[in-house]
Amino acid sequence: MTSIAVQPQLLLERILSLEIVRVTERAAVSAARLRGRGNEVAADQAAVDAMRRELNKLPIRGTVVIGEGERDEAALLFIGEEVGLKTGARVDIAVDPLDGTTLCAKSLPGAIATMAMAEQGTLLNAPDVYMDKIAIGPGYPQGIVDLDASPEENVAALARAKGVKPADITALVLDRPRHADLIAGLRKVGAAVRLITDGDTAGVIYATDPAGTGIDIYLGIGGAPEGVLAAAALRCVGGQMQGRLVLDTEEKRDRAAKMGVKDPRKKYAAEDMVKGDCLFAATGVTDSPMLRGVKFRKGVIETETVVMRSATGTVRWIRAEHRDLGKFHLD
Ligand code: VTB
Repeated sequence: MTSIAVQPQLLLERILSLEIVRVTERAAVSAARLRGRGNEVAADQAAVDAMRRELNKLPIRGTVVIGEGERDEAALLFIGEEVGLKTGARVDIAVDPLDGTTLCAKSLPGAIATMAMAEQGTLLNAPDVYMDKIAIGPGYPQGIVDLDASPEENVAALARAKGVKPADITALVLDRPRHADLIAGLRKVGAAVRLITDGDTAGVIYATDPAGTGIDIYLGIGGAPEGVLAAAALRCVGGQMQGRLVLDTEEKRDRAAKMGVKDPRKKYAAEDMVKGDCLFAATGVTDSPMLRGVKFRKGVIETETVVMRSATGTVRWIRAEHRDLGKFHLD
């Protein structure tokens, strides 16, 4: 018998790291067909359908813990939905089949299809609410930035740790009116602020590679689902992240409580949102600094995907040329 120098339980994880690439590739291609059509709902639906179809081919007993919405509001990939062939490893799944629906509908840079997978019970079951987030890359002392510190304090601490002036720090923030004070604070201390219109999963990932992206820190309020997905990526490449659910109404606090959130003010570290090993994948829908968007050529579809594995910290960039186009179910 041939021996495989990989423990059986890790073998599955190794295989799944390619399988999840197929999942995000399919979602990205389906969404990309609807780039620039001004129809966010249709683009999102196409990505959801494709992702679900592909997820259901995997040899897993998967439970969607981050999905398209709660059971009563999303027909497919709702939180709690079971996916996969119902054999094999029990896993938690977090999906955002199209992060940046508006970007896709307007054919603007930065739309991605993304998912994460982890052992059952290890991903935060976050309700579909906002999350206040802060993230920096690896190599800094633990705790130098904090959600409860002011933007000025965070930038000053980060600059000190990096050995630069606050003016040399660039922060990434979602361009929203709710961030007016945050942006003012960042500019007051001298930091440069790069504003994005959507896509804060990628935004957090950018902050993990300042040398490559020019982004030192991500701050602000975005979606909680995107926060958990970003935490999965950060667990793979290193860095620090904190997130706190924005539960500003009784209804949201109730909803969160039903999903197991005991302390509504809890500050989650990346390790609290993703408690064990995980896999993370993202495929570009439109071009972005991180990933090329889908290209439709005659008889060939090209995709670019990044897939990460926390157990080893391996990050793979997979540029694929697809020639069997039937698998995409495009017409
Ligand atoms: C962010 C962003 C998403 O939602 O999470 C944002 O990353 C937060 O919600 O791409 P608002 O748009 O209400 O600010 C998206 O823009 C869309 O899901």
